[in-house]
Amino acid sequence: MATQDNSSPTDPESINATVDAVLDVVARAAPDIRRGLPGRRVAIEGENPSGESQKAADVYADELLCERIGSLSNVGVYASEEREAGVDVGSGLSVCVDPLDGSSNLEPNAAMGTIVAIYDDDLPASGRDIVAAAYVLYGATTTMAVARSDKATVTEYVIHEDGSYQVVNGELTLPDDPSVYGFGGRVPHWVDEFASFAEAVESDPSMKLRYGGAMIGDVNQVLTYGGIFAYPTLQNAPEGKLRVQFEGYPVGYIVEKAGGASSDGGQSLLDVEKDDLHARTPVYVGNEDLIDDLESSLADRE
Ligand code: P6P
Repeated sequence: MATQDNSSPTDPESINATVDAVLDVVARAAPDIRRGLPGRRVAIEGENPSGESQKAADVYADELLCERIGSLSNVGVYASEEREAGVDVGSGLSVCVDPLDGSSNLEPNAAMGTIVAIYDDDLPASGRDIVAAAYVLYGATTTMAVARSDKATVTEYVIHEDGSYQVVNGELTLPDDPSVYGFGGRVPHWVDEFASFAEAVESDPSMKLRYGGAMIGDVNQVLTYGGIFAYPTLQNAPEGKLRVQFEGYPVGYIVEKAGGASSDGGQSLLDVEKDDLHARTPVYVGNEDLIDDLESSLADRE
């Protein structure tokens, strides 16, 4: 599966120092990305490798992060949802970025995010090679959630306009009692077993619909209130929509580290194996009981 030889120092100290550096760059870049959004709401010619139209803001965020992350030592490859192949920037860890997740929310001024996954292997990496994952949420405030191999819990930061940031929650944990759900894809395209699962969730009086069209905003709802987010397998797209390396692995890692569970419908997202950098997977993340129920429902398909 390796695409190029960027063997990295695998000693934990070197990995953790590089993770620190990458996360610091991402946090300090967030206000610059946010300030660059108003003038870049327009669609531009061309598509990203997943065949989706690009906004000027996607390209702006991608170029800014590639330049800043790529200049760090012990980073070997910068890869992005906006680029066909990884960029060789030296030797060391592989960094995968979704520069502006949910950029279609820019025009309606709704939530968007930046997703980062750091792997101690060549790309496309395995989910078990992930050493850190983070997402920045551009909401009413700018926050960042971080899960990393040298820490047992998820840390949430608030990021200020000057790029400084501080811990607001050192142990972001999924609440035990779920109360929100968000399911993507068009309902007529849901497979019957998922539709039945969704109906059961929707009929639960303790559950409320929270779906905003940007995964990071929806996953942050789940991490805040407990529940489930799904971009499911679809009749017309069995692999769903979300990308393994850039969305599935990092979000699965964060939610599992926060005490929840992740699934592609039958296994942890971290065990999904794909040999294409832009491969997709169905994504289900949230409270363990809900994910268990989801997997039982989909097991009826087999
Ligand atoms: P739909 C944004 O484009 C994204 O990749 C995810 O952030 C989000 O969950 C999903 O697609 C939304 O897809 O089909 O609801 O527009």
